[in-house]
Amino acid sequence: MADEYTPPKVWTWNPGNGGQFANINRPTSGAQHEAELPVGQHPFQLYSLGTPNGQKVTILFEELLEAGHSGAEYDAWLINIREGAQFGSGFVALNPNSKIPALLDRSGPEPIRVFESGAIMLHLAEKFGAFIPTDARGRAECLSWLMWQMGSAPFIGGGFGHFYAYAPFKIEYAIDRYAMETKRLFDVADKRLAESRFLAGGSYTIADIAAYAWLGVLWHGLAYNDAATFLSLHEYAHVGRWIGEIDARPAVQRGRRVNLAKMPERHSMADFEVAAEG
Ligand SMILES: N[C@@H](CCC(=O)N[C@@H](CS)C(=O)NCC(=O)O)C(=O)O
Repeated sequence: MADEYTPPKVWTWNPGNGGQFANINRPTSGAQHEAELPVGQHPFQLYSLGTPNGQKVTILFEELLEAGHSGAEYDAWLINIREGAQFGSGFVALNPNSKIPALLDRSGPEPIRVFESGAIMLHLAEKFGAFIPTDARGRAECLSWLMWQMGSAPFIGGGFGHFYAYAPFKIEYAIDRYAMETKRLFDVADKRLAESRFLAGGSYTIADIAAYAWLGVLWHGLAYNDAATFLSLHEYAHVGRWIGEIDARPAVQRGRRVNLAKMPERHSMADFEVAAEG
């Protein structure tokens, strides 16, 4: 058990207390250095990294291209968050929250910035009229599952992943709390996928892409020291069926490989993961 800690009346920042991310974690926002972002030829400029949040967007771009939306060509620029590239002035101008992914849509008369993976996915799905249902019920279901994923990812990444794999010492209470929540989220998806082929119904949507990026990487044992075993993820058979179907999509296979800091055969989130909130 960790030593007892009594919080002081007013919290103050101890820069040494950021664990393995001490060099980049700060209690403040904003640019920390001047750095312009590169700009390529294509209508979309994506500044990102191959973490689950980054893969959501590259999988969607690859799906759009695969579906024949040639206007979805993009330049993928790697933002190395371990080196603090998310605090460069150019990146912060696109995303004041300093987290990948960030998008600059240059397809129209004026460039449009978009940050937060869910907002980027919605922006692209609406722009191309793809991977989002058009009927009111289907669209509501799709947005509900997309927001469910966006709201729950921090409990998996910043909660379970952080305390199970990255915290400088193991705290049983924290690991129990977030393992329970992560398993509960898998169970939510499992029950939904028992009754429905995809999250929003019969068709594959941005909600599936978003949820797959996180549930898939855990399911395959690619995250957090093979947490698949620790969390007994094989129990969620309907999630496994759905992951298998999405794994087989060529665009998904391509999208998962974009912007990896390294390209090992079996990459691990530890290759590039930082204090991801989700
Ligand atoms: N809610 C955000 C979360 C993005 C996020 O947490 N990105 C992580 C990598 S997966 C990051 O850039 N972390 C850098 C940092 O915390 O400094 C989204 O979905 O876009």
